[in-house]
Amino acid sequence: MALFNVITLLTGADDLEIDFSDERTLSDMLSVINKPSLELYSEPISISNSIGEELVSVSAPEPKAVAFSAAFANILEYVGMLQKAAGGDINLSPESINELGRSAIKAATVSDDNPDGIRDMDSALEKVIQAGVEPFIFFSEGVLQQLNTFVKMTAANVEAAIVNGENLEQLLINNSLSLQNAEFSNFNDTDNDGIADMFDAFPEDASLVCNGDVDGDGRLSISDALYVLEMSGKTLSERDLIFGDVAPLINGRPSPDGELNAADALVILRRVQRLVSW
Ligand SMILES: [Ca+2]
Ligand SMILES: [Ca+2]
Ligand SMILES: [Ca+2]
Repeated sequence: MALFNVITLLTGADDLEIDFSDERTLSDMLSVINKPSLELYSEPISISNSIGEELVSVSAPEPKAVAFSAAFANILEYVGMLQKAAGGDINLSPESINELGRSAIKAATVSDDNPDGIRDMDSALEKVIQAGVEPFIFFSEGVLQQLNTFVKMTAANVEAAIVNGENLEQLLINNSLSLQNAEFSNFNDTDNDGIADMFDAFPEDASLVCNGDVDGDGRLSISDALYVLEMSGKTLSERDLIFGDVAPLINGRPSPDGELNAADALVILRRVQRLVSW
């Protein structure tokens, strides 16, 4: 397990060594990264290891850390919106939140392969956004750029507000509202089948979606392909076909044949691996 040179994230100092293979340390870090930015700003923070040693104790984290946390909150909120637009729940599962938290910690801390950590706020945030939208492989580049711009602006505004002693609470509330109202946060669903056009291979036909997300969690993953394999030869639900019948591909697009079999599983796998897209 890697040893990271930390902890620019909270203190600005990078000469502390923290072992992320220590479960207590990791869980303390995850709870910090998930703290609402305002609490992070106003409450003391402590990070320990499994044998009870306190590694970091901060009463007021540096402004960059709070700014990063506010930007991370934006990313979590947006990934929830994406998941909902793709047919899943707006609330992320604890596993998804932890996974993103880990990516955020990794992006924000200094290590051999990440020499700048949070000192390079923009690229740290880009890494977290990349990790967040990864399961939504049909995510459009244009929207990704707008999200990047929005989240970087959040970080810059929050950092400036702290440095200038402005009202952080109001800023954070307004920020969340403008994310929800931003043009790139509107997901059209032309055929009104609950799956936004961006995630719908047949955006004008409510009887077909063909995005491969058979388990309906709004994310495309290997478990969708495994589900299709398990179902082959069994009694299918209408939903299985609407979402899972992606093969054969004709001219690179799903051309559903009314059957769910290994060919569909393979196409889903290839899409997960980004070998095909439509
Ligand atoms: Ca739709
Ligand atoms: Ca899925
Ligand atoms: Ca098929």
